[in-house]
Amino acid sequence: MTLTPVLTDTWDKDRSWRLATYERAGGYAGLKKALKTEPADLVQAVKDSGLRGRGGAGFPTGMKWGFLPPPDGGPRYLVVNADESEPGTCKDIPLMLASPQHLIEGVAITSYAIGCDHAFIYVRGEVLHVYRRLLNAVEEAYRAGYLGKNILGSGYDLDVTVHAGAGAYICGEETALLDSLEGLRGQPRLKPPFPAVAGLYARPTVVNNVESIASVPAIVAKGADWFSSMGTEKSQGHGLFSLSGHVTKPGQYEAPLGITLRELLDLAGGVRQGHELKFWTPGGSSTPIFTAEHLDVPLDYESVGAAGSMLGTRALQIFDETVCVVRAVSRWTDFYAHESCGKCTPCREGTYWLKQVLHRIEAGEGQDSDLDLLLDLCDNILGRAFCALGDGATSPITSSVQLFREEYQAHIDGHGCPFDPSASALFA
Ligand code: L3W
Repeated sequence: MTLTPVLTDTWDKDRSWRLATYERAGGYAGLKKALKTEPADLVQAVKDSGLRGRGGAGFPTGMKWGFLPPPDGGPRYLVVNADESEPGTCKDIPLMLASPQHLIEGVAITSYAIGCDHAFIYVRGEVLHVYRRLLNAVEEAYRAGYLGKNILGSGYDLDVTVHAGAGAYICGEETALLDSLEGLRGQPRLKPPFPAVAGLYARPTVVNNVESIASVPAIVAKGADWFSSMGTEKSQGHGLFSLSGHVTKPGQYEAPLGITLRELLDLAGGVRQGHELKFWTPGGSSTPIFTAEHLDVPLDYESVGAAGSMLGTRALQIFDETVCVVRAVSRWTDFYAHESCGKCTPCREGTYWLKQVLHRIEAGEGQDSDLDLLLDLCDNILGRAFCALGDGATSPITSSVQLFREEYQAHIDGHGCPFDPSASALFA
């Protein structure tokens, strides 16, 4: 399978982030076409394209837009979820840095399609450089007449606000993001109502991931059939696959959904020389881990699901045989325990206890009953937490105990970690 550079088409160009670079590559053809199209036809085109949410859940994008209630004269909003922070997930930040106009054109088309005149881009607080790049890019788009009043003489008005969060993983959960945007502490809301019905300021709101919105201009410019001709029957189009860890050429690989890790590794120079694949994540740290046995699983929503994991954000973290799986899982669990927002007991208390048990196993103080204790804790979090954060915390633990139980047991029996942490060069 070959790469399909669309979002990444200008990343290697000089000053790729400038509007002029984007326009030279054909940028804003989608918006020009969209403004001459009926909004309902744009929603239908995105439905027909088969585009599914690229933030992890894979929910059909056009269907989500279609859930908005009929206009009632009041405001409706588009909110772009740019709060990327899942361990391993690293596609939206490079996209916004290298080619922010893809996103801004997508925001303009989507806003026009759903009848919104004020859109927000909620960007992670820690990435100030991305926030500044977006501010500059939005300003460039205003100056060129792609945003603001009477866009390209169409009579359509749109304002875009770039908002920096304060840096919390939970604010990537769409309703916590909306609370944060409203100035409240970011904690998830009960769903339903979904944001499409009652979102920002209790008004109908579409919340979409950066990559989803950035994919819209090419769909409009080239047609739904062009997009849906790539990928698999139910996972259509292309997407960014982020390879990190023990891989010769880490980075972003834009390819049709359904490509396999084996094919991606061929493009990326393989696992680092002299080493072999031990385990990997198909979609970030919240998805059950895979091993070399899964090298040929097509990376589409259905096939990854059938193999026992989730496509998630296509964050492919590659770990070779030098990595202690207990150590990797323990680091991820530290993250979830730290980022749990504290709203619900299973996640707040559960992630804390998962961390304690993993730390004691790592420190050589584990007990024979600890593996069952870990699984029992996971069982009491999964499906009982208020949002996906708790469920996500359990995925690497249950899957790694299943696949590498003997490695956990070796820590308990040997009273410590049998690995040399300096050999992996990943965990200092
Ligand atoms: C209207 C209905 N809207 C569903 C909408 C809903 C949302 C979207 C998906 O989790 C996953 C999670 C992480 N009427 C609707 C409706 N919607 N039914 O569809 O909703 P949902 O609940 O399936 O998923 P979610 O809560 O959005 C996201 C996984 O992604 N993940 C996490 C990545 C984290 C980041 C980050 O860095 N911030 O990307 C990775 O795999 O575990 O399963 O919009 O409103 N009837």
